[in-house]
This record gives sequence, C-alpha cells and structure tokens, in this order.
Amino acid sequence: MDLEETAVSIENMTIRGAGRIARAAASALKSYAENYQGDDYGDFKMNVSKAAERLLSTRPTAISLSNSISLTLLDVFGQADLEAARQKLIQNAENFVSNSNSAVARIGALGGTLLEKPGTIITICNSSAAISAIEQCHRAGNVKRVYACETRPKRQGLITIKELAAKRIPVTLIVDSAMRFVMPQVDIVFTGADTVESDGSVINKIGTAALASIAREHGVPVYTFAETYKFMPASKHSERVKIEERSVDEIIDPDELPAGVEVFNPVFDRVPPELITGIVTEEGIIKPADAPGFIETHIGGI
Ligand code: RUB
Repeated sequence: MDLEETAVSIENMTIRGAGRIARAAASALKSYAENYQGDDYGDFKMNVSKAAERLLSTRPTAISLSNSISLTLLDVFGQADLEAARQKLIQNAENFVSNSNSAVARIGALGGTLLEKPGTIITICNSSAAISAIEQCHRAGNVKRVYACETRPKRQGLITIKELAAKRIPVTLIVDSAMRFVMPQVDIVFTGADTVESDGSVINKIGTAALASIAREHGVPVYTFAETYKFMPASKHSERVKIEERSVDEIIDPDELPAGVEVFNPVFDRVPPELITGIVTEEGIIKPADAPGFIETHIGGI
C-alpha cells in the first residue's frame, strides 16, 4: 500500500481504531522513505513533511495519529544527510510499531487482573487494547459474559463480537440503547481510547460517555485502555482534540430524508475524568488525575 492508499484507507475507515491508525501511519512513512528516489535532502524534507500532512489530514480525533507521526519524524531532519535521515525515519517507524504492539499486549496483561472473580464486562466499539484485556480476563477464567454495544452508526460492535466469538469468549450483542437495561448485570466497563487529554478526559467512540455515566449510576467501575501514545503530548497541554463529524449517509440514505431535516453525526465522545475509575497503560494503571504527570514523564519529548 502506498502512502496515498493508506491515507484513503484511514479516511474511509478500512483502517480504523486509534492504535491501528497510528501503526499504519508510521508504516506508510517508513515505506515512503524506503522508496524515495530523489537525492536532494531539502526536497526529501519537504516531501516527507507533505506526506506527514496528508496522513494527519485523514481523521482529526485520535491523537495517536499525530503522536505516531511526531515519533516517526523525531530527530529525522536534524541528520547530516538524506541517507542518515532516511535510516533514522525507518528506525523510528520500526520502533514505534514494535513498541505499540508490545504496549497492547502489556495493557492486556494488566487489564486481565481487573476482574478478580468471574464477572460480566460491557464494552463499546472495537478496541484492540480492550479486547486484549478481555482475552486475559477470559484466560484467568473470569469472564462470565461480555456485552458488546452495537456502536451506531458504523457498527464496530460487529467486529468485536466476531473477534470475541473466535476466541470462544461468551458474548452478547446489544443495541446501544440497551446499555442501561443490562447495566445491573455488569461488573466492569472496558473501553478503548482515541485520546487522553491532559486533564484525564478520555475521548472514545460516541456512546462512551453515556456508558460511563450509566455505569457510575450503578456503581460499576469504568476502565479505559490507552497506550502512552494516546495521551496528548505536553506541547498541547490543555488543548482539546477536535471531535470528528462524519457524513449523513452513515446514518440514513440522504434521499430518504424529509425536506428540512438536518442530520448530525459526531462520532466521538468526551468522557469527563470523574467518570473514569482508571486508565490502563503499558506503564501501569493510573487515575485520570495523574494524567499531567504521566504525560510529562512518558510523552514529554514531543
Ligand atoms: C475506534 C474507537 C476505539 C479506539 C481504541 O473508533 O473508538 O475504541 O480507537 O481502539 P473508529 P484501539 O472505529 O471510528 O476508528 O484500542 O484498537 O486503539
């Protein structure tokens, strides 16, 4: 896949989920650098920067995308010549992808300790980090059932049920509006994250804030799974990510819309820190209030 194909696949959500998007962007920059034919270092810098901008333009909400690009380009343009810059970029991208995969595995292992006895989990959308944790809980013999929210409008819950069923984990699909109905049977909420802002707010798929408030109402703990590259970097301290709005036709065929009706399709939610019990990272489980210090220590360099 060349860089433009990767960009289009992220835009049309063939590649989706914050971790996968981040790894795809790093890999796309790596092959771009590997296949770069020119010999002028200035042109290389300009073209790589344009390639990075193109990837960044694809989806606005997951900070993992811009963090993966920043980490892939870290110190690249300070190298002595084009060849050294190319090698630096390739090495950074390889490190990012390998660290990202290990982070998901480590988060799964930590998440696997959150259910101390057999219980019921509810999740929303499709998060590889949350699924990794569910799998570990299952290995420990502690998953009675997983409720998977359908996740309108793109129905990523259908990916989740397939993945869990393939691992023989008992799973029940529900429509999003049934989340409150089933909550009395739920012991813990597991969600992914696209971004963790510097105040500990978690940005994840639309419906996650409703899920977290319903959980709070029922005294059910809410855990979010987030690799360090999903935290806002220190350079963006106190900034908010843009919540992506997608097209009408994800919800309804525009030809079926009565005249004068508007459709609003925000696809991410901001979950306030007070609704989150813990954020599971590859460096340990933190409280949302610990986010500023965590960012300073682990992602301060970008
Ligand atoms: C995906 C989504 C996921 C997070 C975390 O939204 O909200 O929960 O990205 O996923 P979309 P992961 O389908 O719109 O990309 O843990 O796999 O990074």
